[in-house]
Amino acid sequence: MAKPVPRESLVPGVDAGLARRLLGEMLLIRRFEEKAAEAYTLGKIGGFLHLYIGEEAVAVGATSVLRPDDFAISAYREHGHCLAKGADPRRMMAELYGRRDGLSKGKGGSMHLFDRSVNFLGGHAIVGSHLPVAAGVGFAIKYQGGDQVVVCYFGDGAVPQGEFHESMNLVALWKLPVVYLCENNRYAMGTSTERALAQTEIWKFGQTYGIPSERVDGMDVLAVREAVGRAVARARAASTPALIEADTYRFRGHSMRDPAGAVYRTREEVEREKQRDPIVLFRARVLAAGLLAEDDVRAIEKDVSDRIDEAVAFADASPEPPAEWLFTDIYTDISTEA
Ligand SMILES: Cc1ncc(C[n+]2csc(CCOP(=O)(O)OP(=O)(O)O)c2C)c(N)n1
Ligand SMILES: [Mg+2]
Repeated sequence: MAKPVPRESLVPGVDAGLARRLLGEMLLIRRFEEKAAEAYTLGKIGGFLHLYIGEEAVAVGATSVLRPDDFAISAYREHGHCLAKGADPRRMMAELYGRRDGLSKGKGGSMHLFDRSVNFLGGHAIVGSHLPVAAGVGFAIKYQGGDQVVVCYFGDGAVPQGEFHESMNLVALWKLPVVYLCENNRYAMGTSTERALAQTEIWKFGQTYGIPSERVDGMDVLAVREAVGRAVARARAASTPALIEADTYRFRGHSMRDPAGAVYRTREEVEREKQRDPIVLFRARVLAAGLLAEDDVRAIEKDVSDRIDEAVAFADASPEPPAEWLFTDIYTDISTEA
């Protein structure tokens, strides 16, 4: 008979408090987005909405090794990164609704969340555009003699862009404390990585630039935590950059205009990937390890659901931004021009 697996080996180095936090944050992101999708269908959210459902372990695992004064920056599928960094779900939902209490005063919407109070630097809609910005933040940290780290999330779709390679070159050359974290969900809109990339093992690009690089199971929150933990420790101690490729999958389509992503993916593929649901897997692990009981999980679910209800009520109650705000927070104050 096979020897039983020791319970603690299911969740090495994790105590009940951390298990609660990781599970709670992943659930918060999942429920936030389920509600956002509902609100979009009801016409309460306009414009674009890209859901992160299925990819939660990446943001939560990575953020769990950051300090509050570390920075995170992301593309347009950023609700999860922003929530994990500690932004207020009420102000985030209000931003999605385009209301004045939103994080960006209702002027940015889903793709332009930004919260300086938790060092979350966006929300960038142009694919690849924030990679050099992350290098710049890394440069500023080093120039000012700080020991913070920047985590830059981006998709596989940014990899064939020049900005990716320019950024890799600069952070390597100047030794900047930037952890580039590629969320490889295998598609850029409807284009698979096989159709877009000559080298589909994205982590290998880091080797070209002499950057420590690795690939990690992006559906395993603890594996992400470990890999990013190693990279963050090196970046903090020696200003060493890193490239991590997280193997993940979006359960929904590219955006609400492509709700299921059914044109370019088979149903079998999507169903198979859903078996790797990071929340289901982590919940099963912590229960099997005896770290949390069913009652604890129910309490976490209830707390998350209350916070999401509050976020929706807050967004519903927040007024529309006044029309004059069209002329503020822009480079030139055109209201004063002759
Ligand atoms: C420079 C630029 N080109 C094209 C687009 C249109 N576009 C929006 S999202 C997207 C796909 C990006 O895919 P990926 O980076 O893999 O991120 P994912 O959506 O999978 O999270 C494209 C091509 C854009 N926003 N910016
Ligand atoms: Mg992608």
